Amino acid sequence: MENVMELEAQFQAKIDRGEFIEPKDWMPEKYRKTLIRQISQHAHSEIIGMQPEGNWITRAPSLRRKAILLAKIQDEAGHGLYLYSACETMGISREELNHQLHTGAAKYSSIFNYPTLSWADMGAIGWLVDGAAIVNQVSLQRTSYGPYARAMVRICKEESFHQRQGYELLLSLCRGTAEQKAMAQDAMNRWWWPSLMMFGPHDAESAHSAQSMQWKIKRESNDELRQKFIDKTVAQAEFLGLTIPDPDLKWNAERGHYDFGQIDWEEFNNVIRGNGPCNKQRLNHHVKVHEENVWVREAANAYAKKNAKKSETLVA
Ligand code: FAQ
Repeated sequence: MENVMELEAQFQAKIDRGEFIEPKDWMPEKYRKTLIRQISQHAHSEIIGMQPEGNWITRAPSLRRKAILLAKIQDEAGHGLYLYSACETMGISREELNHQLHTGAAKYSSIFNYPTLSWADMGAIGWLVDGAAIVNQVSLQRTSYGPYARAMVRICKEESFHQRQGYELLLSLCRGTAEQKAMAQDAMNRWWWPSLMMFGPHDAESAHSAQSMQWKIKRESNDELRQKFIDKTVAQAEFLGLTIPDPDLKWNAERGHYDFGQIDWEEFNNVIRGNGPCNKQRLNHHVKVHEENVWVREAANAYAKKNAKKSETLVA
């Protein structure tokens, strides 16, 4: 018992010195579980997040837009794979992670349970959803678990491209016809509040924050990151000529931040409990594709086994 307390004290001291925890280091079981929960939720979000955009590949208005959208969605798949790999270093299999997603034991970001109704939604997702993801992920580059922090460095670079492509798409629509501008405003109206919900509940309501901050899994709180996102996004909306759908949004010189209106937490809780507009559709699609593509996993495994045998013979 004493030994565990000593190990825990050494573990916390290492974190307090700002050193990374690596896969083979001793760690409390709760730290491991918290990271599996957060990294897997993050990985599932990247993969489920391909669906709302994938919906628009065939309807992109030009070859240029189609190529950009395809590249972006492929990047999201790559992010999911880095994150699943980081998660597997904690001793959990990919199979178990998928099982947790399919049975509802693991969540994914609330934002991907909203429908993509128009082409402008591709711009709003890039600008607002990737924009919110970056604010959160820049902070996670300094998270205490080494493999997660290193995955974030590359992911942030790619998300930055995603955010710019979304902004450029919306800028084209805002400089186009009145109808195109209205389409951009409609997308802004639908995606603004769900983007703010991506940062999670208020700090006072956040079940995991206190422990995750102590372990430096989280370096900034849900509310701090949400405020950062709002503060940097308002001027970008003004440049586009779009109105943020919040009558209470205004600069507070005393705080040096924007004040903003109430988030609809009932809607948020409803979505994370599985009752958002697209939860069932997103999960059913993932289960269906996972089952249909069992032959791909079998073929990849057979190929890997064959190659391993070949290199064994070569070594012998
Ligand atoms: N959606 O105590 P907290 C992307 C849950 S970016 C669903 O505050 P925590 C890129 C939370 O899990 C999106 N559930 O939790 C992309 C917990 O439930 P649990 C993904 C949420 O972990 C762009 C409960 O509420 N990014 O995919 C949400 O300390 C475009 C209590 O909450 C990440 O995952 C939510 N929004 O803080 C891809 C970033 N918020 O698990 C494609 C990494 C909270 O006990 C296209 N994650 N919950 O059942 C994090 O930074 C944290 O996990 C937070 C939540 C900040 C999301």
